[in-house]
Amino acid sequence: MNIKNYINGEFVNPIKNQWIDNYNPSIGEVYGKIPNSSEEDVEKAYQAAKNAFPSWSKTTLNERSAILSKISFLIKDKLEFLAKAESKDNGKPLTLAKAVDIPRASSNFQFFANAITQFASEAHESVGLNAVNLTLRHPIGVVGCISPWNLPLYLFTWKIAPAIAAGNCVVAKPSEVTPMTAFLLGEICNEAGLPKGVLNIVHGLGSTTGQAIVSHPNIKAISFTGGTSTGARIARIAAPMFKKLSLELGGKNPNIIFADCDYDKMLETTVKSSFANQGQICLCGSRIFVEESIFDRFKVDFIKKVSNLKVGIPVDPETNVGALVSKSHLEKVNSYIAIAEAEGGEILFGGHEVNVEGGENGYYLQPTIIEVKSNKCKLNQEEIFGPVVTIMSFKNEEEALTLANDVPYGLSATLWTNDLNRTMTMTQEIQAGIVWVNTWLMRDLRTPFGGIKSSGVGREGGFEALRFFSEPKNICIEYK
Ligand code: TXE
Repeated sequence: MNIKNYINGEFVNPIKNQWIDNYNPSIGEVYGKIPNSSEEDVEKAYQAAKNAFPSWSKTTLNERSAILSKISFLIKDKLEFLAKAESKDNGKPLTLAKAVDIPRASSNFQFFANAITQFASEAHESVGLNAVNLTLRHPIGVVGCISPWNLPLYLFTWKIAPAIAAGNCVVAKPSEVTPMTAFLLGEICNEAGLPKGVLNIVHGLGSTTGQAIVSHPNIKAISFTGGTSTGARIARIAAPMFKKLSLELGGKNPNIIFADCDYDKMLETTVKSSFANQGQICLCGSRIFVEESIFDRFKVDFIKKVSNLKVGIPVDPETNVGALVSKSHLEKVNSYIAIAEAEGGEILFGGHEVNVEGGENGYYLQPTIIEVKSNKCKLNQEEIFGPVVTIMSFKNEEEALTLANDVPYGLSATLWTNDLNRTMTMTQEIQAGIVWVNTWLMRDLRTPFGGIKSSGVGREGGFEALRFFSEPKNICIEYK
């Protein structure tokens, strides 16, 4: 099936007629083509967005909210269909796409449908000076949204919903590796009555289509989620044009386990935080640090639990670990397993590709646990972004903190303890944008989402996202 660009409410071929293969990673086969859009396609999308802006930016909040709610409803209504498409395109278990990806895409629209009706401007009265200041928040104009392949519709809509809720028009590009659900979203937007040109979706490679969006002089803000080196490249292009940038990049998140934790809950959750979505979530706890006194017990129990995970084809309801997203990504993850041995790491479980029945040419890898001796090793310093975790023991809080913070990244962290004082001191010292205590991936969409250090700049979620997608203007009025 050939995917098309969605520009001005219509589905169109790329102007230069250049196409890229789209793979089904669970069987390792091409099942369609997607446009490799050029600068001309991006320009066409920009023009459609620009023309739609004057009218869209003046729609009442109630009208905008109603359209976003309708999109949310339609996504929920087509859950089964969208989940199948997502799972086929990405390799993730169908059960996961049904339980997480598609419901969250729907929630993203519903959340911002509600949030925009509660988003208030500020007023500051300059007491004694007979003046009042109003801060108005106007939409920026045409904005760019670029998203990755790991949670395709989930992260695509996480950017688009606040952008259009705030009154902007959008030129968006999903990952070329997982374009399908973004393509299907176009039809849903038409059905929901989103005016033509408010959302335009151009497909293609990062180095061509993505680059054209980032370099476009009149696309004034870019919201990007993806790899850290891509983020740095985008920042280099966007900075001299003074674009607003939100960059959600990689993570190398610590999962810190103290002996006083609720052990069973920790174990159950740690299996998920290590291997959910084949470990391809920027929030996965890929570095596990365990207090010395329970280290041996943890190793035995963790290996046992992980060995029960079923690696299988995504449509099988029993599958826990599906296919990795692409052959090149599988090769990247494999290369780290090879490095582990060279660095003196000990593979406690996994480490091999799996030949899965019904998916013989698919990209399957065992969930892999590697014991490392030092946090300085490559496995602990670089983002692998696959079903590979490392484990190490620590002696005390101080050592745990040092290990947790000694990485270039600072996205999220998980802490397992029942000690209140330790919770309070450690959560304040851990260098991360998000710290979970005795849980993982619990998300309240009102909270700020994002990282520090090489994990990016800016925050998404809640009013932070609406602030990003709007430009504040101060109006100072003096009166007699
Ligand atoms: O991401 P890219 P890739 C990490 C993970 C992974 C690595 C590389 O470690 O192994 O990044 O993955 C678009 N201008 N994460 O190569 O390239 C691209 O088309 C504009 C973490 O797939 O960063 C896609 O739409 N756009 C991450 C998006 O950027 C460009 C999730 C992300 O792709 C571009 C994914 C350019 N020059 C990978 N180059 C997370 N934080 O969740 C690429 N793109």
